[in-house]
Amino acid sequence: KQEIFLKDYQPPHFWVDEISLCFNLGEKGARVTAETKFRRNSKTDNALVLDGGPYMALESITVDGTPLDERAYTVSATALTVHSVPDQFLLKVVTKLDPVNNTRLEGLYHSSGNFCTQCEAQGFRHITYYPDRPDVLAKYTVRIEAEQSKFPVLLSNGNRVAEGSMSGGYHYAVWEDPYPKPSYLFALVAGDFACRNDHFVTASGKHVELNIYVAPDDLNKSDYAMASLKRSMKWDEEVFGLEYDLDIYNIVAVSDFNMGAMENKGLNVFNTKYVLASPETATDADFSHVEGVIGHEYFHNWTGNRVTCRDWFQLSLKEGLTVFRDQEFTSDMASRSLKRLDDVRILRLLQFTEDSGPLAHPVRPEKYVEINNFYTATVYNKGAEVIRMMHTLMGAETFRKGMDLYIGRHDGHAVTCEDFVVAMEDASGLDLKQFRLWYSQAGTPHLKVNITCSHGTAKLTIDQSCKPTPGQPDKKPYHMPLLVGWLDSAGNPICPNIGAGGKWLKESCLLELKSPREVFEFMDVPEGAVISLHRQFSAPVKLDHNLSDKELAFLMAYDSDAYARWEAAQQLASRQFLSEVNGKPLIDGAFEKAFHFALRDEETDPAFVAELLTLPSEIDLGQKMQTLDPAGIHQVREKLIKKLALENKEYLIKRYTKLNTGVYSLDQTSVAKRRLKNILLAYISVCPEGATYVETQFKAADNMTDRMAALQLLVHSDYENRQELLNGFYETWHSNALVIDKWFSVQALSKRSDTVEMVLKLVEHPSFSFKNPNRVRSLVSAFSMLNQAAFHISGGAGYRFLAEMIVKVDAYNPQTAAKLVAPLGRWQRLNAVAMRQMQESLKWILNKPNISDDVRELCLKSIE
Ligand code: BAL
Ligand code: ZN
Repeated sequence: KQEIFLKDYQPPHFWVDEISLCFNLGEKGARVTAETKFRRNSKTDNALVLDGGPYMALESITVDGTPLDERAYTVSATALTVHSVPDQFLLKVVTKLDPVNNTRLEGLYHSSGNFCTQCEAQGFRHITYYPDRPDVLAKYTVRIEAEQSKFPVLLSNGNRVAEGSMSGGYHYAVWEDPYPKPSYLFALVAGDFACRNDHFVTASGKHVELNIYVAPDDLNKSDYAMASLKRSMKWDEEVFGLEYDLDIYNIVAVSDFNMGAMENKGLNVFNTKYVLASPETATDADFSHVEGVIGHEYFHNWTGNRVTCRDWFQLSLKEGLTVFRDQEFTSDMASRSLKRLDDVRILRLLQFTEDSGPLAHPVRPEKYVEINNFYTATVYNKGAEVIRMMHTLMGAETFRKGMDLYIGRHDGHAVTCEDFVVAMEDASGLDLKQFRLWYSQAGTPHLKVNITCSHGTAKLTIDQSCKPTPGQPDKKPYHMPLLVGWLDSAGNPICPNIGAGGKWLKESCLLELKSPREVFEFMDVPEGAVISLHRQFSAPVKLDHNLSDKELAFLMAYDSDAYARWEAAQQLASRQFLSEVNGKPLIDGAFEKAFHFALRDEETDPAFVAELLTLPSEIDLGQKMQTLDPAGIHQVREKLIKKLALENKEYLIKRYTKLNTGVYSLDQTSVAKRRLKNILLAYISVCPEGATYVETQFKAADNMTDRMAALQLLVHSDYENRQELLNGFYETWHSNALVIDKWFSVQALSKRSDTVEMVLKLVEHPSFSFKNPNRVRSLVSAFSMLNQAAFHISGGAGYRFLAEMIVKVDAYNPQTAAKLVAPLGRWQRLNAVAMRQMQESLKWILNKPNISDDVRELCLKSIE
């Protein structure tokens, strides 16, 4: 497959005004009749070239009612070319599909007995021949015909305009979407579902029917999704002035899905994982993810659907912006500080790792082979950080003006990231010329901050740099906001005078960085004051500074900025770890003292205390080492956990016991207490009496958060009845797929030394399936992406396991297989033996016959 370049973008040769589709669905196959009205765009007499896929059969083709002679067109595995067409015409194409055997889960497929579609990015070409590109916007009319008893629910985009019975036990429904849309937003669902029905009245008084369709047994798990949808609709009106535009909003949950969910116009299709939630089956984190993803897909209605992308290089235009919007939504619904910590953690775990390896690419990539490989943490999460920096630079009010301008200018059009930045510049008057480098340069910038204080003047010298990434050896300096603050010696916020180049915004000062070196001066800084850097994680960078352990411990105790306070704790702990990993134990125990203090803090939100007590993950620590030593990190981390636990055992048990009371509730206070309680239990679990506490919680739990927390600790342990309880959990929950996914994950995440053997056995388990993406991710991704010590176990068994899984999954589902490749490309900082083993695994995959383009592209990049 050839590389496609952003610089080669050409407008389409033909526009489509309308398309009318008729789907006749049966388990033996589906027949699709597409009648498309084309209008020539270019002055040239180009032939009509339509995208198509290799898995459908062309049954017939007519232009303006006249069947085409075989010499008038050519069909290949990827295109249909009609050699000569008039300037305007109606093309009628009939294709035959095989949805039941479509394990790729792209285009039209069957999942648990129902039909559904997934068209982003290029699935529509597997349904019919069409200009399958996001800048061709058309009005869709869709008729669906299927057997009434098996498929009572027939859905597509827009409004239902007709329905009725047909002969042979069939029925039909006709849907019309009044808003022109690109083909990636087309959707169809036919099946047997139960429906949770509700409604929402918009700010202007419009009544919107809301439906969530789920498997009949799951109806009792759909309340939270519905409540989240209503909260999303209200929030978008209040914060962005954006109202819903159709009379109906449908969501359907399916259990086989490559992504989390899909924002098809008026008909979102969701992975069950992000719809179904009840206290018995979902953890507090699951509830939060449901709300976030429901919000994300809803917010796409304006940022993605009404204003869409000109081409797939602009993917972050809708994804970065919509992730930013869903982050803000969750921040407003729950805790802004905790949400920021979650987002920073995810960015560092997924995006910083991506940015420092062979798959690094800019937020707006310049080339691709397989667009599905660009649904990445860089496009989504770094893309959201880029939007957030603009928000920080101009402030919420001006950002809102920019959004209004962007939507007002581009509603109904397919546009670019550049159009978004221009709207922001026009609304704010800011010059974002240099800022645009965030879209075109890959790599994580590094800031080195040196603070010196003399006679009440504090001087900050900030050097920025960015390491080379594939194809980009030299980087220009970025324009970014850096928020900083000051605390006096008693821990109170102060605002010392800042000279040129800084601006106080309440308790934080905004510094704009543009040059490789910037110097700022704060005047009249009192004796003993401490600076707090990188507040709110105001730019997606790595930051080093010359603050002492004592200053970090002070920030950890007093900083009013949640991110900076948490980061101080993380840095303090990291210093201790890395010193020990490198064989130099820290004598002064600054982190241990700070831990002792945080554990006894009963004023601070318990959820935030839980964050302060959570040590940096093994992966975080690994990112700080020149040569990665997964076994060393694991050993020292476990040793320190045990030390902290034993030193504080009595207080840990006392606070845990106090928190382990009351009835279950999903309100924020209860969620926060559970979060702290379960962190405390993790420390208690490594003490001699740990087994009793863990087993008691596991058996007594009345909710999945407490049960899973205990189960994870059981799985890590060598407690006597570990296996018995793990088996019991499986027996209890074996019919609930999402809970069994968790059962696979906890084992994949085990800290025990026999994890690889355990994971190899789990692949043989009757409940494991290579065809279900959730199940594959729950075992294989959890193991290879999150369990650093087990994945890198000496001998290379972890690498060989992952390579084998990639090949097996690829035979069914290339998109899901390709998402597994990244960990095999992270050999650069390993020792020579591990490096060679990883590269051999990549070669082994590449030598397999019939490997997909998706997997090939990533393996080739990873091996370079
Ligand atoms: N557009 C693909 C799924 C999502 O990001 O919402
Ligand atoms: Zn999205």
